Amino acid sequence: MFAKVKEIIDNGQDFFITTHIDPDGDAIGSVFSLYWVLTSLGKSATVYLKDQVPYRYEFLPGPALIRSVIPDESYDAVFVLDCGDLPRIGEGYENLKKAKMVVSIDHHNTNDGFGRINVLDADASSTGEILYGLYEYLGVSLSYEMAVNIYTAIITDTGSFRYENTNPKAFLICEKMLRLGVKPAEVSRMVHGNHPKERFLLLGQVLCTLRTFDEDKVAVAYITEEMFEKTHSTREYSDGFAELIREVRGVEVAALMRQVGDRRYKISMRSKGSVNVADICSRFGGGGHKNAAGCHIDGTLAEVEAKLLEATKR
Ligand SMILES: [Mn+2]
Repeated sequence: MFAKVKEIIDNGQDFFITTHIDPDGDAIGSVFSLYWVLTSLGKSATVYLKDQVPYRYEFLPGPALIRSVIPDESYDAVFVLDCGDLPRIGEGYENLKKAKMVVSIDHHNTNDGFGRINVLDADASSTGEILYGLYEYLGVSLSYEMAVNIYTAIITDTGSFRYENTNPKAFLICEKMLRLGVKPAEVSRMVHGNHPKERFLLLGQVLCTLRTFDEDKVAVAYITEEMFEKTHSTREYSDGFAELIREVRGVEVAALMRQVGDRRYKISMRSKGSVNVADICSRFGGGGHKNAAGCHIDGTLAEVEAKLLEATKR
């Protein structure tokens, strides 16, 4: 697959790079690193993100211009990174179906193979890890800009090497990125130690809703639109709350239910060990990884919770 991607890059000039909505560190780091790699090869690269770069990742070096509207131009190839299906790019994704070549590079095991070329590796810790292999294959000499993006992609998707997807490659690549000048404490301070106060006020409200079921094996908490308003918070301030709830002793499955409409909730599920939350979420039309997945469920809070607990119990 790398050979095919190399051929596409060698024979093309104008490329388009994008990822999923609500981008995380792997999404942003992957997109930005590929941007630097393509430009270092003398190619032109247009970066499109439906959503703004979250505040945690604003320190990452990226293109001067990030498009938030899909330009009406044609590209030699469209790279879709860290994204399991086209609709996850966000509204307007239909325009990309017209592209003559779509290259999907991803590690979600629920990836539906939407690309013309699919570079998929569900065993990779992150899309950043797969891309590092590609850059090595392309023979690119990595700059600091590329390194800090790859490093951030890997540490955010592995929870700083704490999650089950952590593998020897993740460590090996990060060691190399350190030798290219990446400072772990600096990255960690920006990603994990630079939150607006409002995030903690919101967290306080959310933690008050925490309940456990099935002898503490299942933990559930919720966020309402009212909590966001009361604490002057936006959606990105709640990033990481589901992971936090998973830290409760004995918990195997954690679910955070975030209100996104009058009778609609976005569910973020996290698990420890063998429980596959991607399976649970796919019952509701969502997907993700074994230990981290998401979906939407319609209903009142009580109805949504009941559906979720029922599916989890099963
Ligand atoms: Mn990822």
